[in-house]
Amino acid sequence: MKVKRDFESEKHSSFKQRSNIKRVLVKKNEIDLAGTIAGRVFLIISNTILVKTIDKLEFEAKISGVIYSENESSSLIAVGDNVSIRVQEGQVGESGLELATIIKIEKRDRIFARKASGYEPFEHVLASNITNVMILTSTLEPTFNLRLIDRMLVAAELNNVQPIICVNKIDLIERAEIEEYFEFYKSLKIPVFFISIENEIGLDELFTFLENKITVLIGQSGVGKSTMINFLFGEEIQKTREISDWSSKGKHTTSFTRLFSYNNKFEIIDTPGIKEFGIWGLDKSDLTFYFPEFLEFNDECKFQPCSHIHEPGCKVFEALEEGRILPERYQSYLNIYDSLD
Ligand SMILES: Nc1nc2c(ncn2[C@@H]2O[C@H](COP(=O)(O)OP(=O)(O)OP(=O)(O)O)[C@@H](O)[C@H]2O)c(=O)[nH]1
Ligand SMILES: [Mg+2]
Ligand SMILES: [Zn+2]
Repeated sequence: MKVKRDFESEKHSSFKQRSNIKRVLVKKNEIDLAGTIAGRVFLIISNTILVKTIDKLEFEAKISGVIYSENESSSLIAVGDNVSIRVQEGQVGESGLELATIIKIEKRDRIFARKASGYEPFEHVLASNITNVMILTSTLEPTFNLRLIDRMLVAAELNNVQPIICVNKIDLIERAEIEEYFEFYKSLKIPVFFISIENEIGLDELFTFLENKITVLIGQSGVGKSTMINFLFGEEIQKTREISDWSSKGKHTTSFTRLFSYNNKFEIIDTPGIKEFGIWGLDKSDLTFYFPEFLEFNDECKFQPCSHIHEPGCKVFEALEEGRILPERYQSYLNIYDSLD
Protein backbone atom coordinates (compact mmCIF):
# COMPACT_ATOMS: atom_id res chain seq x y z
CA MET A 1 0.00 0.00 0.00
CA LYS A 2 1.30 3.41 -0.89
CA VAL A 3 0.77 6.11 1.58
CA LYS A 4 -0.54 9.45 0.53
CA ARG A 5 2.00 12.17 1.16
CA ASP A 6 0.93 14.68 3.69
CA PHE A 7 1.49 18.13 2.33
CA GLU A 8 0.75 20.05 5.43
CA SER A 9 3.72 22.19 4.64
CA GLU A 10 1.86 23.65 1.73
CA LYS A 11 -0.04 26.06 3.86
CA HIS A 12 3.08 27.94 4.75
CA SER A 13 5.13 27.33 1.66
CA SER A 14 3.50 29.79 -0.68
CA PHE A 15 4.74 33.12 0.43
CA LYS A 16 7.55 32.46 2.72
CA GLN A 17 10.75 30.67 2.01
CA ARG A 18 12.79 29.07 4.70
CA SER A 19 16.55 29.15 5.03
CA ASN A 20 18.40 32.15 3.77
CA ILE A 21 16.67 32.55 0.46
CA LYS A 22 14.77 35.78 0.52
CA ARG A 23 11.00 36.04 0.38
CA VAL A 24 9.49 35.24 -2.96
CA LEU A 25 6.00 34.66 -4.22
CA VAL A 26 5.47 31.14 -5.46
CA LYS A 27 2.81 30.69 -8.12
CA LYS A 28 1.52 27.57 -9.75
CA ASN A 29 0.06 28.69 -13.05
CA GLU A 30 1.76 28.15 -16.34
CA ILE A 31 3.79 31.03 -17.70
CA ASP A 32 5.35 32.07 -20.92
CA LEU A 33 8.85 30.66 -20.97
CA ALA A 34 9.92 32.33 -24.20
CA GLY A 35 13.53 33.42 -23.99
CA THR A 36 14.37 31.19 -21.03
CA ILE A 37 16.87 28.35 -20.95
CA ALA A 38 16.32 24.96 -19.36
CA GLY A 39 18.91 23.77 -16.87
CA ARG A 40 19.44 21.78 -13.73
CA VAL A 41 20.54 22.87 -10.29
CA PHE A 42 23.85 21.20 -9.42
CA LEU A 43 25.01 23.13 -6.38
CA ILE A 44 23.40 25.20 -3.68
CA ILE A 45 25.49 27.10 -1.17
CA SER A 46 23.22 29.25 0.91
CA ASN A 47 21.92 31.94 -1.49
CA THR A 48 24.03 30.85 -4.41
CA ILE A 49 22.42 28.40 -6.79
CA LEU A 50 24.46 27.05 -9.66
CA VAL A 51 22.66 25.76 -12.73
CA LYS A 52 24.00 23.80 -15.68
CA THR A 53 22.23 23.83 -19.03
CA ILE A 54 22.00 20.97 -21.51
CA ASP A 55 24.82 22.62 -23.42
CA LYS A 56 26.88 22.39 -20.23
CA LEU A 57 26.90 26.14 -19.70
CA GLU A 58 26.98 27.13 -16.06
CA PHE A 59 25.15 30.06 -14.50
CA GLU A 60 24.82 31.54 -11.06
CA ALA A 61 21.10 31.75 -10.56
CA LYS A 62 19.03 33.84 -8.21
CA ILE A 63 15.51 33.47 -7.01
CA SER A 64 13.63 36.69 -6.78
CA GLY A 65 10.19 38.19 -7.13
CA VAL A 66 7.69 35.75 -8.52
CA ILE A 67 8.62 32.16 -9.25
CA TYR A 68 6.57 29.34 -10.71
CA SER A 69 6.70 25.97 -9.05
CA GLU A 70 4.44 22.95 -8.93
CA ASN A 71 6.25 21.30 -6.09
CA GLU A 72 4.04 20.84 -3.13
CA SER A 73 6.72 20.73 -0.56
CA SER A 74 8.54 23.29 1.39
CA SER A 75 12.04 23.23 -0.03
CA LEU A 76 11.62 25.75 -2.77
CA ILE A 77 14.79 24.75 -4.54
CA ALA A 78 16.87 21.58 -4.33
CA VAL A 79 19.88 20.08 -6.05
CA GLY A 80 18.63 18.12 -9.04
CA ASP A 81 15.74 20.48 -9.77
CA ASN A 82 15.00 21.20 -13.40
CA VAL A 83 14.57 24.92 -13.84
CA SER A 84 14.00 27.58 -16.47
CA ILE A 85 16.32 30.53 -16.20
CA ARG A 86 16.52 33.93 -17.79
CA VAL A 87 20.10 35.03 -18.33
CA GLN A 88 21.08 38.51 -17.21
CA GLU A 89 23.37 39.26 -20.10
CA GLY A 90 26.76 40.54 -19.10
CA GLN A 91 26.22 40.37 -15.34
CA VAL A 92 28.60 38.21 -13.38
CA GLY A 93 27.95 36.80 -9.90
CA GLU A 94 30.27 36.15 -6.96
CA SER A 95 31.09 32.71 -8.33
CA GLY A 96 32.47 34.29 -11.49
CA LEU A 97 29.66 32.81 -13.55
CA GLU A 98 27.15 34.81 -15.53
CA LEU A 99 24.03 35.66 -13.57
CA ALA A 100 20.55 34.36 -14.30
CA THR A 101 17.14 34.43 -12.65
CA ILE A 102 15.17 31.29 -11.99
CA ILE A 103 11.72 31.71 -13.50
CA LYS A 104 10.26 28.28 -13.04
CA ILE A 105 10.97 25.10 -11.12
CA GLU A 106 9.65 21.99 -12.83
CA LYS A 107 7.63 19.43 -10.98
CA ARG A 108 9.95 17.07 -9.19
CA ASP A 109 9.95 13.41 -9.98
CA ARG A 110 11.39 11.35 -7.18
CA ILE A 111 12.96 13.11 -4.26
CA PHE A 112 14.78 12.13 -1.14
CA ALA A 113 13.62 14.18 1.81
CA ARG A 114 13.85 14.35 5.54
CA LYS A 115 12.12 16.28 8.23
CA ALA A 116 14.01 19.37 9.19
CA SER A 117 13.24 20.00 12.80
CA GLY A 118 13.14 23.38 14.37
CA TYR A 119 10.62 25.98 15.32
CA GLU A 120 8.43 25.05 12.38
CA PRO A 121 9.34 21.61 11.02
CA PHE A 122 9.31 21.28 7.24
CA GLU A 123 10.13 18.85 4.47
CA HIS A 124 13.73 19.29 3.52
CA VAL A 125 14.35 17.95 0.03
CA LEU A 126 17.93 16.65 0.02
CA ALA A 127 17.89 15.99 -3.72
CA SER A 128 15.35 15.77 -6.49
CA ASN A 129 14.89 13.83 -9.71
CA ILE A 130 17.01 10.97 -8.47
CA THR A 131 16.66 7.24 -8.98
CA ASN A 132 18.62 5.84 -6.06
CA VAL A 133 19.73 6.63 -2.59
CA MET A 134 23.03 5.23 -1.41
CA ILE A 135 23.09 4.88 2.34
CA LEU A 136 26.80 5.04 2.98
CA THR A 137 28.01 3.78 6.31
CA SER A 138 31.30 2.57 7.72
CA THR A 139 32.48 -0.37 9.76
CA LEU A 140 34.26 1.78 12.33
CA GLU A 141 35.15 5.46 12.66
CA PRO A 142 32.24 6.06 12.86
CA THR A 143 30.66 2.74 13.76
CA PHE A 144 27.63 1.91 11.64
CA ASN A 145 24.24 2.70 13.12
CA LEU A 146 21.56 0.26 12.01
CA ARG A 147 18.78 2.21 13.66
CA LEU A 148 19.67 5.25 11.55
CA ILE A 149 19.87 3.05 8.45
CA ASP A 150 16.37 1.72 9.16
CA ARG A 151 15.07 5.29 9.24
CA MET A 152 16.69 6.11 5.95
CA LEU A 153 15.25 2.95 4.41
CA VAL A 154 11.76 3.99 5.45
CA ALA A 155 12.34 7.43 3.94
CA ALA A 156 13.63 5.90 0.69
CA GLU A 157 10.57 3.68 0.38
CA LEU A 158 8.28 6.57 1.25
CA ASN A 159 9.88 8.65 -1.50
CA ASN A 160 9.84 5.76 -3.94
CA VAL A 161 13.57 5.66 -4.58
CA GLN A 162 15.59 2.48 -4.56
CA PRO A 163 17.92 2.29 -1.58
CA ILE A 164 21.30 0.62 -1.58
CA ILE A 165 23.46 0.12 1.46
CA CYS A 166 27.17 0.57 1.12
CA VAL A 167 29.50 -0.28 4.00
CA ASN A 168 32.82 1.52 3.69
CA LYS A 169 36.12 1.04 5.54
CA ILE A 170 36.13 -2.77 5.49
CA ASP A 171 39.88 -2.42 5.80
CA LEU A 172 39.28 -1.71 9.49
CA ILE A 173 37.48 -4.93 10.44
CA GLU A 174 37.24 -8.64 9.58
CA ARG A 175 34.87 -8.97 6.66
CA ALA A 176 32.93 -11.91 8.09
CA GLU A 177 32.32 -10.00 11.26
CA ILE A 178 30.72 -7.07 9.50
CA GLU A 179 28.79 -9.03 6.88
CA GLU A 180 26.51 -10.76 9.35
CA TYR A 181 25.07 -7.46 10.54
CA PHE A 182 23.82 -6.75 7.05
CA GLU A 183 22.52 -10.21 6.10
CA PHE A 184 19.01 -9.18 7.05
CA TYR A 185 18.97 -6.33 4.54
CA LYS A 186 19.92 -8.68 1.76
CA SER A 187 16.85 -10.71 2.69
CA LEU A 188 14.81 -7.56 1.98
CA LYS A 189 16.38 -7.52 -1.49
CA ILE A 190 18.30 -4.36 -0.76
CA PRO A 191 21.68 -4.40 -2.52
CA VAL A 192 24.49 -4.31 0.04
CA PHE A 193 28.08 -3.49 -0.94
CA PHE A 194 31.16 -3.83 1.24
CA ILE A 195 33.92 -1.51 0.16
CA SER A 196 37.07 0.27 1.16
CA ILE A 197 37.63 3.42 -0.80
CA GLU A 198 41.13 3.80 0.59
CA ASN A 199 42.14 0.25 -0.27
CA GLU A 200 40.08 0.20 -3.46
CA ILE A 201 38.06 -2.85 -2.49
CA GLY A 202 34.66 -3.55 -4.06
CA LEU A 203 34.54 -0.31 -6.02
CA ASP A 204 34.27 -1.68 -9.56
CA GLU A 205 31.17 -3.63 -8.67
CA LEU A 206 29.63 -0.64 -6.92
CA PHE A 207 30.36 1.83 -9.70
CA THR A 208 29.04 -0.58 -12.31
CA PHE A 209 25.83 -0.81 -10.34
CA LEU A 210 25.51 2.98 -10.36
CA GLU A 211 25.64 3.23 -14.15
CA ASN A 212 22.75 5.10 -15.74
CA LYS A 213 21.44 6.06 -12.32
CA ILE A 214 21.20 9.28 -10.39
CA THR A 215 22.21 8.53 -6.85
CA VAL A 216 22.13 10.68 -3.76
CA LEU A 217 24.80 9.78 -1.26
CA ILE A 218 23.74 10.05 2.36
CA GLY A 219 25.17 8.99 5.68
CA GLN A 220 26.74 10.06 8.92
CA SER A 221 29.60 12.46 8.95
CA GLY A 222 32.95 10.78 8.33
CA VAL A 223 31.77 7.65 6.54
CA GLY A 224 33.56 8.70 3.37
CA LYS A 225 30.99 10.33 1.08
CA SER A 226 33.34 13.02 -0.15
CA THR A 227 36.24 10.56 -0.24
CA MET A 228 34.18 8.59 -2.76
CA ILE A 229 33.68 11.67 -4.95
CA ASN A 230 37.38 12.47 -4.81
CA PHE A 231 38.26 8.90 -5.68
CA LEU A 232 35.95 8.96 -8.71
CA PHE A 233 37.44 12.16 -10.06
CA GLY A 234 41.00 11.44 -9.03
CA GLU A 235 41.37 14.80 -7.34
CA GLU A 236 40.50 16.65 -4.18
CA ILE A 237 37.21 18.15 -5.37
CA GLN A 238 35.45 17.84 -2.05
CA LYS A 239 37.13 18.57 1.25
CA THR A 240 37.52 15.59 3.57
CA ARG A 241 38.73 15.42 7.11
CA GLU A 242 40.65 12.98 9.28
CA ILE A 243 38.42 11.51 11.96
CA SER A 244 41.10 12.35 14.54
CA ASP A 245 40.83 16.02 13.57
CA TRP A 246 37.27 16.28 14.72
CA SER A 247 37.61 18.48 17.72
CA SER A 248 34.08 19.81 17.69
CA LYS A 249 31.64 16.95 17.83
CA GLY A 250 28.79 17.03 15.36
CA LYS A 251 30.47 19.30 12.87
CA HIS A 252 30.64 17.91 9.40
CA THR A 253 33.10 18.58 6.66
CA THR A 254 30.80 18.95 3.69
CA SER A 255 28.27 21.70 4.25
CA PHE A 256 26.47 21.81 0.92
CA THR A 257 24.89 19.45 -1.56
CA ARG A 258 26.47 19.02 -4.96
CA LEU A 259 25.68 16.94 -8.01
CA PHE A 260 28.51 15.42 -10.04
CA SER A 261 28.30 13.79 -13.46
CA TYR A 262 30.78 10.97 -13.78
CA ASN A 263 32.00 10.41 -17.34
CA ASN A 264 28.48 10.29 -18.78
CA LYS A 265 28.12 7.04 -16.87
CA PHE A 266 26.21 8.10 -13.79
CA GLU A 267 25.41 11.01 -11.56
CA ILE A 268 26.12 11.17 -7.88
CA ILE A 269 25.19 13.76 -5.29
CA ASP A 270 27.34 14.48 -2.25
CA THR A 271 25.50 15.76 0.82
CA PRO A 272 26.46 16.99 4.29
CA GLY A 273 26.69 14.34 7.00
CA ILE A 274 23.54 13.38 8.84
CA LYS A 275 23.38 13.02 12.59
CA GLU A 276 19.69 12.51 13.10
CA PHE A 277 17.20 11.60 10.48
CA GLY A 278 13.57 12.63 10.86
CA ILE A 279 10.94 11.15 8.56
CA TRP A 280 8.58 13.56 6.91
CA GLY A 281 5.06 12.91 5.70
CA LEU A 282 4.32 9.51 7.20
CA ASP A 283 1.34 8.67 9.38
CA LYS A 284 2.08 6.64 12.48
CA SER A 285 -0.56 4.10 11.49
CA ASP A 286 1.10 3.49 8.13
CA LEU A 287 4.60 2.85 9.49
CA THR A 288 3.99 -0.89 9.66
CA PHE A 289 3.83 -1.04 5.83
CA TYR A 290 7.42 0.15 5.67
CA PHE A 291 8.66 -2.84 7.61
CA PRO A 292 8.22 -5.53 4.95
CA GLU A 293 8.90 -8.40 7.34
CA PHE A 294 5.91 -7.32 9.48
CA LEU A 295 3.47 -7.62 6.61
CA GLU A 296 2.66 -11.31 6.84
CA PHE A 297 1.71 -10.86 10.50
CA ASN A 298 0.10 -7.46 10.30
CA ASP A 299 -3.18 -8.58 8.78
CA GLU A 300 -3.61 -11.25 11.45
CA CYS A 301 -3.50 -8.84 14.38
CA LYS A 302 -6.74 -8.93 16.35
CA PHE A 303 -7.26 -5.20 16.25
CA GLN A 304 -7.03 -3.26 13.01
CA PRO A 305 -5.21 -1.00 12.67
CA CYS A 306 -2.75 -2.33 15.21
CA SER A 307 0.22 -0.35 16.45
CA HIS A 308 1.94 -3.60 17.51
CA ILE A 309 2.80 -2.00 20.80
CA HIS A 310 0.08 -2.63 23.36
CA GLU A 311 -2.82 -4.38 21.64
CA PRO A 312 -3.85 -7.86 22.81
CA GLY A 313 -3.70 -10.50 20.09
CA CYS A 314 -0.96 -8.70 18.17
CA LYS A 315 0.67 -11.15 15.78
CA VAL A 316 3.67 -8.94 15.13
CA PHE A 317 4.43 -9.00 18.83
CA GLU A 318 3.99 -12.78 18.85
CA ALA A 319 6.36 -13.10 15.91
CA LEU A 320 8.87 -11.01 17.83
CA GLU A 321 8.61 -13.30 20.86
CA GLU A 322 9.04 -16.34 18.61
CA GLY A 323 12.16 -14.85 17.08
CA ARG A 324 10.61 -14.42 13.64
CA ILE A 325 11.06 -10.66 13.72
CA LEU A 326 14.43 -9.25 14.71
CA PRO A 327 14.37 -7.40 18.06
CA GLU A 328 16.58 -4.69 16.55
CA ARG A 329 14.11 -4.07 13.76
CA TYR A 330 11.25 -3.94 16.21
CA GLN A 331 13.27 -1.41 18.20
CA SER A 332 13.65 0.70 15.05
CA TYR A 333 9.92 0.47 14.51
CA LEU A 334 9.28 1.71 18.06
CA ASN A 335 11.80 4.53 17.75
CA ILE A 336 10.32 5.75 14.50
CA TYR A 337 6.76 5.27 15.73
CA ASP A 338 7.50 7.50 18.73
CA SER A 339 9.08 10.12 16.52
CA LEU A 340 6.06 10.46 14.23
CA ASP A 341 3.21 12.76 15.21
N1 LIG B 1 40.22 3.44 6.91
C1 LIG B 1 39.53 4.04 5.96
N2 LIG B 1 39.28 5.37 6.05
C2 LIG B 1 38.56 5.95 5.07
C3 LIG B 1 38.06 5.21 3.96
N3 LIG B 1 37.35 6.06 3.17
C4 LIG B 1 37.41 7.28 3.76
N4 LIG B 1 38.15 7.23 4.89
C5 LIG B 1 38.48 8.36 5.77
O1 LIG B 1 37.33 8.83 6.45
C6 LIG B 1 37.50 10.21 6.78
C7 LIG B 1 36.24 11.01 6.54
O2 LIG B 1 35.91 11.00 5.16
P1 LIG B 1 35.00 12.08 4.43
O3 LIG B 1 34.98 11.67 2.99
O4 LIG B 1 35.40 13.46 4.76
O5 LIG B 1 33.57 11.79 5.10
P2 LIG B 1 32.15 12.43 4.70
O6 LIG B 1 31.18 11.29 4.75
O7 LIG B 1 32.24 13.19 3.45
O8 LIG B 1 31.88 13.39 5.96
P3 LIG B 1 30.97 14.72 6.01
O9 LIG B 1 31.32 15.59 4.86
O10 LIG B 1 31.33 15.32 7.32
O11 LIG B 1 29.55 14.23 5.97
C8 LIG B 1 38.70 10.70 5.96
O12 LIG B 1 39.79 10.83 6.84
C9 LIG B 1 38.95 9.58 4.99
O13 LIG B 1 40.31 9.45 4.66
C10 LIG B 1 38.36 3.81 3.89
O14 LIG B 1 37.97 3.09 2.99
N5 LIG B 1 39.08 3.30 4.93
MG1 LIG C 1 31.80 15.13 3.03
ZN1 LIG D 1 -0.16 -5.89 15.85
